[in-house]
Amino acid sequence: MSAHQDTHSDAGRQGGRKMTGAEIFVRSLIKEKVEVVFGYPGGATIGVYDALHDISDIKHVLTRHEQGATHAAEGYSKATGRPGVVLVTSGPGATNTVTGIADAYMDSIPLVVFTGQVPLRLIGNDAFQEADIVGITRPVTKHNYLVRDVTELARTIKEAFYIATSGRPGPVLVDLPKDVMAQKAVFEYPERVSLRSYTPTVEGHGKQIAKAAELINKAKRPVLYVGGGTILSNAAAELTALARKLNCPVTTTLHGMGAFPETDPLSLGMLGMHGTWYSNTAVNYCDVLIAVGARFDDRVTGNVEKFAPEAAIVHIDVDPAAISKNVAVDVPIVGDVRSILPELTSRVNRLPTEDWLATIAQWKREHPLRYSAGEQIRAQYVIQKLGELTGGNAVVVTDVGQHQMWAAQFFTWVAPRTHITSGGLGTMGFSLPAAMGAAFANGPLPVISISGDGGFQMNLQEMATIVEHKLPLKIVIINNGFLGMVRQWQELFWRGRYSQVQLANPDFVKLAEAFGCPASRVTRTDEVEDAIRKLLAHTDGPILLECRVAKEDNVYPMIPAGQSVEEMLDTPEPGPAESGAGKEPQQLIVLHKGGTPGTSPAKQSHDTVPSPTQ
Ligand SMILES: Cc1ncc(C[n+]2csc(CCOP(=O)(O)OP(=O)(O)O)c2C)c(N)n1
Ligand SMILES: [Mg+2]
Repeated sequence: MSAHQDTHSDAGRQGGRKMTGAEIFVRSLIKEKVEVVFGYPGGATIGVYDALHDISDIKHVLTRHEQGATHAAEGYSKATGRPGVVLVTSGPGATNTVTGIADAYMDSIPLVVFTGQVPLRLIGNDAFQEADIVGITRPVTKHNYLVRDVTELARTIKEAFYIATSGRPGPVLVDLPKDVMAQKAVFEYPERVSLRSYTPTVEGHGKQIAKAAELINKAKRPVLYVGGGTILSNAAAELTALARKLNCPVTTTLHGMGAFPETDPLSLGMLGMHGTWYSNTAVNYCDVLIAVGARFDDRVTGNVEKFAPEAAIVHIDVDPAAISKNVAVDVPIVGDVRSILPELTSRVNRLPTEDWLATIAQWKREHPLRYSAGEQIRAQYVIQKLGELTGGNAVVVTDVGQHQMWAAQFFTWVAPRTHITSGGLGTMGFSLPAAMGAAFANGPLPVISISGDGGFQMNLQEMATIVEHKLPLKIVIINNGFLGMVRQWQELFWRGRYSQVQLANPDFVKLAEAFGCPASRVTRTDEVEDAIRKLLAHTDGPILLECRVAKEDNVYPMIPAGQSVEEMLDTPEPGPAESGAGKEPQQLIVLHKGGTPGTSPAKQSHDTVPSPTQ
């Protein structure tokens, strides 16, 4: 009988039959309704893998590297809202997960990572494939455990899932010594968890909500600053209701994209280092800043002394440690965003923001997101076309670098959980495995992985996993021949001395084909649209498109690190000043995602206006 077949019987009904730690592990995952585990076996977990062998309810995905497994679990979690689960062996298997765990920690992604460990009596002996993974991951996990006795196993797993998914979510690691997994005990899965030292706040304090409402009701130039916590708490609809009731402009962080539809005239797009000119300017002049599930990251604030200098700040966050951590706030509300927003919305009035919105509309007209396009492909154009041709209805998973920022800027984000990226840690190599994990979620939307030529090469082994499972992934490589983001910094701030940023790349098309994935390449702007249409139409397994883009293009606007809106570099005028544009005839393309505030909601429009240099 498979372990699953008698999951419904609890310990009592089984008459106290004892089972091994490995079986208890499998039963516990079934109790947690885990559907997919990303992992890689080895000596220390061979017994656990044996117990998994007959289980049909849990799909185990054999990735080609443990880093791939952790990023896949992150992608799966971000796409579904469920915890991602990883199972790896001891020593190198465990250490290979560290980057993914740290990534999940920085971006508050609920993961439960199970690592094999050498038998208890060998711990500390430099045994074969021993690594102190509990020690190594202590600073990058929300909590971690070494299971010392099989009788503690089920309770530990229950706690691990609870801690990973409650409060501010994050990764939890459970280290499983080989002998403990072979010991026997009666399986009893606890119904509830009670941890004296861990009781996350859900409901916001009524008095704080009232204070926040009072402050907001006096605002003339409010801005909603919306972070990833809004999406993690599934509060996009509640946030949108608040913004529309207030008639308040909304800017989102990299992880907040999709919490508010960018087709709405109230949308300001992204703020921060590569945010829109008008979002950063609006934050600079706002009188009340309402931060929702955001953490005032340095890529958002720049110089904290000069961030939102005129604003009283309301901060809603589930994590009390995030309050006034980087920027002092006036009214904190600790609790779950989704539970707080409706109450706040019921207490606020529609604000007299017409003048403020008219000013912002003017800024939008004067400083739009823009680039010029000629024969040479601009990455911005590829992204914009992906947005247009999908109508924003896709899960887009980006890597780290220039293409990541262009994706944030030029794709039109309309729905939560459609934008997946590595924000806090900024992990190159994230996109391909994370997109793979998102594809295993089997959602209704197509999944598109966008990588740079550098990042793609950091986890490209997962092409084998993707092909094996015939995942209908659309893989786009933005190939600029450079570690583009580092090159941009060297160009702008290090006198153009390019040090170790030029890439000698493989033939990406042949490489994909070697894995069994159809692939093609575009080198001219007029080839892009057709190629994307083909990419989107291909649903029978994965497909890859390499886009050879302008090599020395830069991401604008840009607030240099640690500086303020006063030092913001807007997009240069087209022509020789704009790197990447070359000398060929150019068209200036201006992106107005949601029309402009104060006008009736326009659908996404892309004006093409002749460039002054034509
Ligand atoms: C694992 C890792 N190593 C190094 C970096 C530093 N880094 C940030 S962006 C970048 C360049 C990325 O190049 P590519 O993937 O080609 O993307 P592009 O910027 O060209 O779009 C580098 C090296 C990083 N973020 N992650
Ligand atoms: Mg590159």
